[in-house]
Amino acid sequence: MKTEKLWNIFCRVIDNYGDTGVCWRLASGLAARGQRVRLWIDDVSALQWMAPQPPAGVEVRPWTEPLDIGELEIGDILVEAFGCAIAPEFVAAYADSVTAAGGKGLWLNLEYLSAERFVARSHGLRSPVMSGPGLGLRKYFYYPGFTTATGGLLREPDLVARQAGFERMAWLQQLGIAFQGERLISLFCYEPTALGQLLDQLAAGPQATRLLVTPGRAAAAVRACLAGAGQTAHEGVGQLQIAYLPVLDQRDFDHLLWASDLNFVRGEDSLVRAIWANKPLVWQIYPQADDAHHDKLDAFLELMDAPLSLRAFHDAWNGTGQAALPALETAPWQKTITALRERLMQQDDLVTQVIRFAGINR
Ligand code: TRH
Repeated sequence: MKTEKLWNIFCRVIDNYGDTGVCWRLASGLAARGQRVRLWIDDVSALQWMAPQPPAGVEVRPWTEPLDIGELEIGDILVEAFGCAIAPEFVAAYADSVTAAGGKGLWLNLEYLSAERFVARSHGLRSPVMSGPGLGLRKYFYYPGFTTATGGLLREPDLVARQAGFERMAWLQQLGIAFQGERLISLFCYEPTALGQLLDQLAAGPQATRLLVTPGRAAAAVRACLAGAGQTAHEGVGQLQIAYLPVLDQRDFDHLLWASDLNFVRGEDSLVRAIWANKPLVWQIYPQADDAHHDKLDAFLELMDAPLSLRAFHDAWNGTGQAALPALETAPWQKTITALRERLMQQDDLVTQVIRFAGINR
C-alpha cells in the first residue's frame, strides 16, 4: 500500500479561531508524518497569524464558491471538518475518482471534541451518503476524544521535548514582560459573567498577579469590566497588573500556557493545549444555544475527576451555577491536571490514529 496519500481537508470558519486552529494542527501533523495535505478554507485571516510559516507538505487553498478545481489531482482522502458540507463540485469530482480507482476512497467527518460517553459509541461509525453528487459513497464519523475508544487528541511527537527546552524568563522578556516573580495567569475567554469577580479577587491579593490577556474578545471583556467598575486605567488595580498581549502564533500560544501558573482557556483546541501545558486550567466552554454545553462541561469535569473547588469554579465561570466565583485554589487543581495529562499521554495522538484509520501502513 502507498504510504503517502493526498488528503483534502475542508474547513469553514464559523466564528472564533477553533475551526482554523484544529484544521491547521491536523494538516500540519499529517504533513509532518509524510502525508500530502490540501487545506481548503473559506477564511484565511486567522491562519495568517496563527501559522505564518506553513510547513512543506501543506498547501492552503481558498474555498471559493464555486470551488476552483481546474485540473487538480483529486486525491485519496476527504476530511469534512465539523459538518462543513464539502463543496458539491469537489464531491462530484471525488466520486468520479473513487469510481475510477475501483471504489477506493475515504471520507471522514471530523467531529467536535467531547468527553461525553456517546463519543466512544459513535467514533468510526459509517453512514451512506443518501443524496447529492456523493450518492453511494460512505462517510465515517471521526470523533476526537479522551479515551482509547475514540479518535484521540492532537499532540505533536516533539511536544515533550519542546516543553523541556522552554525558557520561561527569556520568552517573557522577548514579549516585553518585566517578570518579577509575580503569579502569571493567562486569560483566553469569551465574556464570562464572573470576569468582574475574578478581577476583584486578583486585585484584592494578597498575592501579586499579572494577568496576560489575549487580544480580541478577552481583552475587550476585561476593558469593559474595568470601565464598568469606573476604572480609568486599564493596566491594573491593587495587586493586579494587566498585560494586553498581541496575537501569538500557535507555537507561541503554547509558550504562553507553559509560562503561566494558571490558564483560563476556551473552546476546544486551547483546552487540549492547556492540558499538555500541565498547569492548572479553567475552561470556558463554547456556549451552545440549547445549553448542550452543560453536559459537555460536566463530562469533562468527570473525566478529569475534578475536585469540588474546581467544579464550583467552573460552574461560576461558565454561568452554569448561581453561586459567586469561589477563591482560586490551584494546588489541588495542579494534581488533577497532572494526573489527566499522564493518562492521556499513554494514548496515541489523533494524527497517529487517523493515519491508522485510513489504513496507511507506516
Ligand atoms: O477560538 P475558540 O473559541 O474556537 C471555538 C471552539 O473551537 C469551539 O469548539 C468551536 O465550536 C467554535 O470555535 C466555532 O477556541 P479554541 O478552540 O481554543 O481555538 C483557539 C485557537 O486559537 C487555538 O488553536 C489557539 C489559537 N490561538 C493562537 O494561536 N494564538 C493566540 O494568540 C490565541 C489567543 C489563540
